[in-house]
Amino acid sequence: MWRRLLCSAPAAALAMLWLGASVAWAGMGQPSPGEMGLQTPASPVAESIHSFHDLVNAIIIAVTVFVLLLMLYVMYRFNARANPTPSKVTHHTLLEVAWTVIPILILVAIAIPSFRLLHFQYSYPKADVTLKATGHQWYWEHSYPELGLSFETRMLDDAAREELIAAGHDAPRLLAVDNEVVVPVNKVVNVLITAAPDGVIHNWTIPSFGSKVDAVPGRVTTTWFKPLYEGVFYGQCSELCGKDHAFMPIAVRVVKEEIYTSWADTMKEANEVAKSARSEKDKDRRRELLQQRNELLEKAKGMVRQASGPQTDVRQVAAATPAK
Ligand SMILES: [Cu+2]
Repeated sequence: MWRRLLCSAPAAALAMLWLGASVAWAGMGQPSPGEMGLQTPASPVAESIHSFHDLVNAIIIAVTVFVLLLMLYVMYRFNARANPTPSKVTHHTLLEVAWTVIPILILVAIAIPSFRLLHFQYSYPKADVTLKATGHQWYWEHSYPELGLSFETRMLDDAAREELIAAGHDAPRLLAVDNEVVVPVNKVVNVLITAAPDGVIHNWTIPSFGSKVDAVPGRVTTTWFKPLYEGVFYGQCSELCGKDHAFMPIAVRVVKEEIYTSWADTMKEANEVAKSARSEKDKDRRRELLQQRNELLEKAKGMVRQASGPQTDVRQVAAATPAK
């Protein structure tokens, strides 16, 4: 923590000087206008990524400033007018050792936290929830293997977004989806990621969770996150996958555990109804069952949206206290 403060303070001060105070800092869960820097972290891995980013940034600034000052000094002190008879020295052992050893030390100082972060990202603590994400051209399919749940996630068009916004919900353009992933707050979520066997490579990304993993056909890759805040966290496919690459967002809604449980129960109920609708011979009865399933799905969505409340500004969530 102290290191983060120490490193980010000068960097932030410099950035403010250069760009003026009008620039907004990044929001949590989605980008904000005039954003600078990474999206606010909402998971332990994302927080570590930010600390590491700040450390490397501070080193870069220090090296750049040092080289700049050195060049200015040389230009001033050793130009033809100030120094008419140049020195004939071609070797300086101590100097050569120093400019070899110091960069090595800098690289080691970067390598140690870098490997520590890499190890943390691949540590996979015991999962409380397992989620499977499958990339298709061009939408995501999300399933909860433990719950026997599966649904498709597609981007909302403008009309559907408008409807949600009118109802007091947040629905950012190119990010809002019809079926959000729902997870409990402060629980470890393991994500198994793959792509349709006849498809192409996609990438499952949620910047605020520090999760960004390729979805490769025929392979399972993994990431994990532990959301520290409630709210909605958006991401997009981050591997060029074809014409609708820009239109396959991901939305993860983080809610309290009891709300997650009732959401899962309602979704399971909807699944059961859908199953019986499939085996139903009578047309009218089948229509009735499908209607019932749709109502249950809407109920599940309403339940989690209600729990999160209207979320017009994600920075309000960022200001909220982290969950225990
Ligand atoms: Cu994609």
